[in-house]
Amino acid sequence: MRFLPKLLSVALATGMSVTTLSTTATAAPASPASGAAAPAALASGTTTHGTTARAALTRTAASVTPPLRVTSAHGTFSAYAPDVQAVTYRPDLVAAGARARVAALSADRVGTTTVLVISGLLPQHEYGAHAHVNSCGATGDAAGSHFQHVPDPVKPSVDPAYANPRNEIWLDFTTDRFGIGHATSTVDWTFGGQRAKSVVIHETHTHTGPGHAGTAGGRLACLNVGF
Ligand SMILES: [Cu+2]
Repeated sequence: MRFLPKLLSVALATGMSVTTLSTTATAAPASPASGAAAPAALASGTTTHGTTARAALTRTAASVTPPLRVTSAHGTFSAYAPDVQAVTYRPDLVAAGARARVAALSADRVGTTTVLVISGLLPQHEYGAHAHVNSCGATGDAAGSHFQHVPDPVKPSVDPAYANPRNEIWLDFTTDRFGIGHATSTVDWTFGGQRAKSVVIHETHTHTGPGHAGTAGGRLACLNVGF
């Protein structure tokens, strides 16, 4: 089971959208929780009350507690139109009507955890996914390159020293027999002045070798995410 901080599942359970939590919230990573709970909470619109989450978040507050930033986005994939949140470029692989949710929790000096939950895809199929620098556009290329914490001076970046899941946000997944997929990324940095703006779904899992690190085939679909 993949690592998922308890703080994130608690925050997601409140159903909060773009929110910056109070400065009393702890930044200490909680003990790893079962990854099974969060996707269920994401999908079901749980009724957990916000004050419960806030109490949990402040329970272990230490003397230095940087604020938590929680971001979430969701969309139903469709053909491109100027104000569409989720675009499919390959309806044969990401059907119109498929849905995706992304949530990210970050705290200075702790890092950023991002969760992707997606449904309506091909069953038992491998997809790649990453955070990209630009918003979604009329073509897959519009989303630009992968967001990199430490930018590779060489473009396009295919050097594993830069194109790796510690310097980028990778959200590869394999769907289950119902066409549902989920992925979690945890990195030890937070966004500064520049932020990622989308998550792009790709044709294959992400390659890691020199010369093609970070590549994952064609761009199938894109969800705008206000990281
Ligand atoms: Cu990508």
